[in-house]
Amino acid sequence: MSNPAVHYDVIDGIAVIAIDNPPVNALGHAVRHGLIAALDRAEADSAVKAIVLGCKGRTFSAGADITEFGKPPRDPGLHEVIERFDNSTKPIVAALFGTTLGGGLELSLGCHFRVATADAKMGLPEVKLGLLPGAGGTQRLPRLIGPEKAVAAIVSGKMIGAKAAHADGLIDAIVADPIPGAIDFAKTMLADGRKLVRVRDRSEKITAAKADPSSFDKAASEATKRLAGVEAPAACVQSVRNAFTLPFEDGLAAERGMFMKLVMGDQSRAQRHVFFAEREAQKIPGMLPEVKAAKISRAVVIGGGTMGGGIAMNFANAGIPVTIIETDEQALTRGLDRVRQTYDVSVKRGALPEGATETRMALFSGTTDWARIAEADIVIEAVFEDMDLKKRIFAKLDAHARQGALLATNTSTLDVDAIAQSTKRPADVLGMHFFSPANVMKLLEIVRGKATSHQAIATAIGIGKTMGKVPVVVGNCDGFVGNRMLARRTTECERLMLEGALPQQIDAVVTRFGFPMGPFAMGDLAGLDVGWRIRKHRGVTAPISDALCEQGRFGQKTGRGYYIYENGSRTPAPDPEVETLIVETAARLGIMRRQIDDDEILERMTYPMINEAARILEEGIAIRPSDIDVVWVYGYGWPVWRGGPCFHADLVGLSKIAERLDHYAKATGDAGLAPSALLRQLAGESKGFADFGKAAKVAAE
Ligand code: 3H9
Repeated sequence: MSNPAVHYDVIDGIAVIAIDNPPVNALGHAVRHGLIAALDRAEADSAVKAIVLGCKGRTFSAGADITEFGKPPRDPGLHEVIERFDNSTKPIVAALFGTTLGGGLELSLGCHFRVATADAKMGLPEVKLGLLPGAGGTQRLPRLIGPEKAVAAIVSGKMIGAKAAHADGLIDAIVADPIPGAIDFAKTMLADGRKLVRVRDRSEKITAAKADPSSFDKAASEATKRLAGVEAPAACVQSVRNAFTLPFEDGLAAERGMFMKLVMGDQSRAQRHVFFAEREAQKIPGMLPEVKAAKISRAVVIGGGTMGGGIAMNFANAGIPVTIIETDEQALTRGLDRVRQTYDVSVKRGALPEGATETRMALFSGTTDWARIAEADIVIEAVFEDMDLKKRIFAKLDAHARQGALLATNTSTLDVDAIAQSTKRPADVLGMHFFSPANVMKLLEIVRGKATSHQAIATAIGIGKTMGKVPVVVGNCDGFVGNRMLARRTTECERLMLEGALPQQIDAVVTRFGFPMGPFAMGDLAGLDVGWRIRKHRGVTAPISDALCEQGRFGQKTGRGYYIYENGSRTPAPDPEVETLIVETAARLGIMRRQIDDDEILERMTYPMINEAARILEEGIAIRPSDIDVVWVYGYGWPVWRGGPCFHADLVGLSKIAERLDHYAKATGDAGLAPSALLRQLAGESKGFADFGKAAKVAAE
């Protein structure tokens, strides 16, 4: 038998089966085939008394091979492999390490014992791919850790550390070295005459839930709150419930049925698309494999305001010492105090352990001395949006920074090339556009200028990943990718109000679509004065929004904006005064307001942005359509189960979108709404953004 994906060995009467399928030992067809063959061999060898299942490389299996989903199934299926392991008469010990996820954990649950290294983590994250664990996880995990804990773990998809897993009964022992530890465990077990235990036969933890499901119901409703519109979590709950209401085989069959339905559905397709899109976004065409991210041992952030402080926290959170440079001591103290308070709140909420404020703050220093820039491997400028100021700062960075240090600006609007030109090293300059709050939001737009080197981009991607961000490389233009598309939506918001809709109606349509917040509630939260200032600077007007700002209605912080917030409430309440203002403004401008239906609102909240996405691709500002999807999912709350604007557009069909855009361009007289050349071309050829992405990939290779 030769199967390079699964190795077989016998050590002291213990068969060692080891999966070898880098990088994450996904359970693809060759692995499944190899596992059955290896098991056959171990069972047929009378000298083998027990079996150890392990993995080569950096981790135990991270689950089913996601690239196989949506393709015709190939036997043996994972459930069949697991059933074979479960039914083995020779005890099998799984040796876990790294991240044991999804089908990988399910395979280990089909073994009779599990040992893990102390730093191992395990979980069933299928829900993040719009799925439920489909290889017995929803039936076996509750039998080991109880249905209440199982439903929380499966609906959240969160990983469990080895220590907690041991305490909960998910693993049987913690070992120093996975395979040798598992062999020792097997030997001891044989010596003690211990019988193998099948997880399917364990009933202690499910009998209580069967008698009284109230604590399960509570755990399930806690786990699923705020998950409206998403299919997978409800299926997870149903399936875990089956674990204590149905016989094992029936529960397994029901789980399989739900898995098949979800895996064929649009939501899971969308979530799988985002999973791969996020990883694809880090691949830069033309970048040579030898270009590696430079090591960042020390960072400097210029500006200790809300944004600068948040950015600096990302470094400290990753264990990297960071210095904030401010113009005066007072601003410095204010900035550092704000950071400290943010950590304190996280500790109070239990998001960070006790004492975390002090350990993180120990990584911070503050100074007004610009010479300290010389210490840094990376400098991020985060002062307010003023080109002259930024140019002056970059000239100073050029004077003080060591050669090769990465110089980044956090601008969200200004020309990165112009900023880079104020240095003698534009190859080392790029934009790192963080989203507010910078210590929380996952998206990081990396803006490459004309002269930015591959080395600088690789380092920015590397440090972004170290910070736990999702980096996307974009080109230099007004608003880059995210804000440039958002501007289209903002224009439609103003128009829709004038034409007949109200903020609450528009917000309701957008949240029903799946965004966590509508554009008006979002505007009130961020502060309406920000956009007002930008409009004034650019000489553009938005009659209703401008009028609100003129009345000092800046949003939540002033208790009034598009909505009213009474007595410090953070819940937006419709305000009759705003409605009056809208109606009067429309009348003054001679606009006849009309009833606007929700379908039209949704089209206008999404199609103009999709059109802008096509322009962004035409201009090469985004490398591929899926990068735009990543920007919107991680930076703007586009529902992940709708895959991002380009993925969604393909589902709707580009010809329909082009036709509606033509209609709106005519109806509003805004030629900017007419389909872009690329959108028209793809629609005319009955193609989608995915086809454009594939062609771009082939061209890059
Ligand atoms: C499942 O198991 C279903 C079952 O319940 C039922 C079945 C019947 N398959 O993330 P990285 C690739 S569903 C295929 O950059 P890291 C990934 O695309 C599965 N490929 O590394 C990337 O490729 P490339 C449940 C996979 O160290 C490369 O591996 N499991 C898979 O930052 C490296 O990945 C999950 O949802 C896969 N399962 O993180 C776990 N996983 O280099 C998904 C990874 O070409 N995986 N790849 O871009 C993860 O969460 C992370 O990859 C992991 C490693 C934490 C494991």
